Amino acid sequence: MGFATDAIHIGQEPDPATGAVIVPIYQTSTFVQEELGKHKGYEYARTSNPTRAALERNLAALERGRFAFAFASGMAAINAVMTLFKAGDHVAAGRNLYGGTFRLFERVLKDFGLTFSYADTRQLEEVERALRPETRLLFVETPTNPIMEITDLAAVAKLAHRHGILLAVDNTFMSPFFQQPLELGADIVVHSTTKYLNGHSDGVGGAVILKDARLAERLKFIQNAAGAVLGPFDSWLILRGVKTLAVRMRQHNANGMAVAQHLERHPKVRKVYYPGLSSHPQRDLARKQMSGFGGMLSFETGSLENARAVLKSVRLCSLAESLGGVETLISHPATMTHASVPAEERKQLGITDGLVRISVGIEDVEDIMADLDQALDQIPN
Ligand code: P1T
Repeated sequence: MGFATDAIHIGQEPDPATGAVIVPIYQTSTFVQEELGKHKGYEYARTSNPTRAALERNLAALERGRFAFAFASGMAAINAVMTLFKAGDHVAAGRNLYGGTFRLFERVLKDFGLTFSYADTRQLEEVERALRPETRLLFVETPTNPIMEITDLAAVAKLAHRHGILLAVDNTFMSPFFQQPLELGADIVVHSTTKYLNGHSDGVGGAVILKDARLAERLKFIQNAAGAVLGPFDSWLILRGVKTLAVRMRQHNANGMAVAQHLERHPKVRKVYYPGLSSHPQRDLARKQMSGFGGMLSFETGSLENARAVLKSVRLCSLAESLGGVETLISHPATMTHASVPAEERKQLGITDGLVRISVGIEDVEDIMADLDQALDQIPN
């Protein structure tokens, strides 16, 4: 079946107990046992819950994996992946990660003996140089948050496997509608489901999807043992969101492209970062491994004062962290999402004080552009 059909149906068969067309919210912590060891497949809701299980089946199918595990947030999902490894292991990561991922690596996991180094994963030689005998994982985001750099997933998967290393990809920005890293050779996909998968900015969650049964068994053990599981109501919200993922992503993509082109023509905008623009240095690679460019873009206003003027003046666009919802959100990476990245590294990445990020929503695109125009007018000439 096609993607949209799978999104609506897989894991979402009518409820066997009642015939309910929509998977019910099984808001229960435990399940009765008829006698010792005899039950209907569920014992305790940290271990498994039918609403969460439905979501996990659905996400496994959409990412073309075999197993999925839902967590309480994107960060909980990434943390669970990291606990597949042990003290002394090394992780090579992309240099431009979501600030919270960098913070988890540098300020939590380092204290437990994992080591990290960062590479410009656009350059295969740089990735290879970052590898050490004790490297176990290569962790990348593509496109990156917020500079929209693209990593060639098929190429880094090959490289990782040649060295006996796993490849994990944070696919939050594209969603499985536009990019399927497991099909390109990745071993692990992580998501902040808070974003496009939920799509309505009304729940925080995360997921890990994989193909390998042994890895999945270990991750399932970790999910239950560490316990950062997604609750039934949040699982239900994502199931509901995923049903419209295909139509939403098409519109995010159309609006994203229109806003990116509009901003690129605007005299107050110095540079636009969007993989669908012909000015993006990796547009061909983006076209090859993604089936759309999505709704995320960033643009350079030239200074903190200019960025501040824009962010203070928007009316339709909301100044807020997060992304991937139906409404347009606008943010300032240097002081918001990427504040935990040291200033020197931010500068190297291009996360300047004048950089503004937009999660382009699916409102009428003329309204989004008009709002940005009136806000950009506040930048002095
Ligand atoms: O917020 P949470 O659900 O824990 O997900 C963390 C996360 C992981 N990976 C990527 C690529 C992300 O963008 C995020 C969260 N990002 C934001 C809150 C943001 O505004 O960029």
